[in-house]
Amino acid sequence: MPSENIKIIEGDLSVRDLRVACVAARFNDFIVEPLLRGALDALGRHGVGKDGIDVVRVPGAFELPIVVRKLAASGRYDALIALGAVIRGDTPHFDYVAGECAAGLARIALDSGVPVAFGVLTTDTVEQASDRAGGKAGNKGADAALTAIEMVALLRKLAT
Ligand code: INI
Repeated sequence: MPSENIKIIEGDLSVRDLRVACVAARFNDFIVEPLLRGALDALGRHGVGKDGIDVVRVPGAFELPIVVRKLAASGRYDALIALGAVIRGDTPHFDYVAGECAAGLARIALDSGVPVAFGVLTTDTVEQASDRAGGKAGNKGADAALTAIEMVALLRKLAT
């Protein structure tokens, strides 16, 4: 089937009047701070002004969902960007923190309709995390910010 006849609806990165909050975990801050810097840089490069951005800090990735839920319910934000780093240790703790964090954030987005970008690294090693926080595998905080912008654009388009 020739694809030029098919209507394709997708978001872009040129959204106006965006209001976002980055919610960043302090645990593993040597990884999360570069993720946050990457997210703020990406937002700025795509025209999101400082007055459209709030940064909220939580103790660890496990605390991200409850705070993201509160912010989603406030009606003040078009999108939320959750940032954290869960690095596997010697105990099953990793699985509980990473699993509850991911499941909680996904549920909040679905329940609230506010897009939540998942900028939470879940890695086996510090090196893998560092590679993804501005190292050789890019910056997943910046990627999450771009996802947030695109999702707002897409949801606005679908609403019209
Ligand atoms: N929190 C993280 O953000 N990353 C981790 O790797 C981590 N580990 O490995 O323990 C972690 N634990 C703390 C957790 O998020 C909560 O803050 C804590 O359990 C208190 O509720």
